[in-house]
Amino acid sequence: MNFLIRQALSHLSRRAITDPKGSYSYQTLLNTSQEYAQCLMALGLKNTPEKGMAFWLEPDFQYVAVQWAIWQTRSFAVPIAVSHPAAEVEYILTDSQVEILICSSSFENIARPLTEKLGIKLLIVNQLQSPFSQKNPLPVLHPSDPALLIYTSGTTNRPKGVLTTHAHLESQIRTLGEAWEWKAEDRTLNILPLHHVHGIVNVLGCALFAGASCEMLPKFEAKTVWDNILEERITLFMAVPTVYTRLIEFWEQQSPEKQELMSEKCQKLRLMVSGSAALPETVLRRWQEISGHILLERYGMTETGMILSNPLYGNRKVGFVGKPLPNVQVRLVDEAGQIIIEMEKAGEIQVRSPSVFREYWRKPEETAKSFVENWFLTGDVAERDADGDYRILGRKSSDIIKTGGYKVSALEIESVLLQHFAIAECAVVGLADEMWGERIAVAFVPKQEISTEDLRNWLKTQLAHYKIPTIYVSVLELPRNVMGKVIKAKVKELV
Ligand code: MLC
Ligand code: AMP
Repeated sequence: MNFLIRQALSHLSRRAITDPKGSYSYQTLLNTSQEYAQCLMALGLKNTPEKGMAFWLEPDFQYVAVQWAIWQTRSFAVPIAVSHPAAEVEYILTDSQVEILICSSSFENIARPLTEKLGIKLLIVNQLQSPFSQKNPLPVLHPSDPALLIYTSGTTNRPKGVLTTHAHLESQIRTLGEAWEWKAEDRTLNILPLHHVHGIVNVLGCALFAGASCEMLPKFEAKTVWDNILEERITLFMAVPTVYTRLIEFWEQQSPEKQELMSEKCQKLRLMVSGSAALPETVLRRWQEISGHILLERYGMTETGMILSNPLYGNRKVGFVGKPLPNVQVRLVDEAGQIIIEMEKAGEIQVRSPSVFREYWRKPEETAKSFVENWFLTGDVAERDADGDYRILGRKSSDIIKTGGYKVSALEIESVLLQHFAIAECAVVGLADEMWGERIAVAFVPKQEISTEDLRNWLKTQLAHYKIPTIYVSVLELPRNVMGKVIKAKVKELV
């Protein structure tokens, strides 16, 4: 049995999820997911744990019920972002080799022709309740069965599927449960997209494992988050730095009386966490002035779950992401492959823990290259101070951009741009930005005249919205070194 489902059995009457349509207990979640699993099984699935099912649903109760249903058929779940255009969905459906896509009726128009083209079975979630009289015994799950396939960008051109097992997920969630003392009385709010670990594991997974309740918003809106805080509906909150910047902006637009009330209510939360991207000191300080909270900054990755965290109690150092979480081993390794024992010397973060993923889906070479023995190479560079606290210094590759908490590959955007008839050459870079952390910019050599607007609109049909460059500079040639390689530092100056 999946570990979340096992835990849910001890919290049956508690509220698990609230969404815009209503509130749902753990009992309702279990019943609905079992019913969906029965429907899926009745379709004659061969239960092999090495097959996935994709699901494309709004972030609400149905999302969770379908995720749990997929697990109960012993398949792994492949979440698709609400915001993805057809081209991104097609890539994921093809790469993951799923045979079934479950979607809500709002995505049917795009999903129908796509699944027909790919020969994939399409199921609309509200039709999963159809009356199948025969009930099959649900298959027995093993902790080593794959649970989730999450697509994330890297140093390769297209995103890679990160495959984690139920045991990995349980370990990731237990680690956070212990470090941040999740309890059944907690109430949280999910405003994050549910195709990445921050939302799936840290918010939803942790809440459900603890028997706590999670309110799910269709999308992030500063006002709704503040309303939740004002109405004392939540005890803890997790988000990316850009979200805190937006919450600050909203607070600043209110009257002094309202601001005072908002601040007073915010202080009542027991924990506020920031992660997925570097938290600027200005944001941390301003949030402290507004809310009284020193944001707990933590660091993690899709492949590993959370790695480093500031303490729940005690000193949270500005600019640091704290120490290794329970059951996580971390070491810093220099360019020569030597383990760094000195303080304040920079090296790559390498991680070993029961939370670390199994493989990049169907990419044995990429998987092998990411490990030295059983240490996972994060590609992030950090240093450690005398207390053993880590400070993230950046990434080894300048081709990885973090925008609003999303990891984006410059190489992927370049390869898509090169498919456009008007682009001869291009180079994509990330520029430091107060709101987004980094903004995506492109310098390109045109083959023929093209407006930025046309280019942007075309890109939006190809790539997720957060991968679309916001700065476009047309140049006669790209700066290259003697070997002909584009010098990205010079491109940054150009744009
Ligand atoms: C939205 N836009 C972005 C963007 N998000 N552009 C760049 N980067 C982003 N992240 C674009 C929109 O397409 C739109 O463009 C314009 O910005 C304004 O959109 P918006 O509606 O105001 O933005 P919003 O929907 O509110 O999104 C902002 C956000 C979102 C911060 C809520 O980006 C978000 O949810 N980020 C979190 C991502 C996340 O969960 N990462 C975790 C990965 S796991 P236009 O052209 O239409 O005007 C991980 C591991 C770990 O990293 O450690 O956690
Ligand atoms: P993802 O592949 O989307 O899971 O993104 C993981 C990456 O996000 C890490 O490799 C880091 O580069 C970055 N990241 C996560 N948390 C932090 C943080 N607190 N500070 C800086 N970078 C972070």
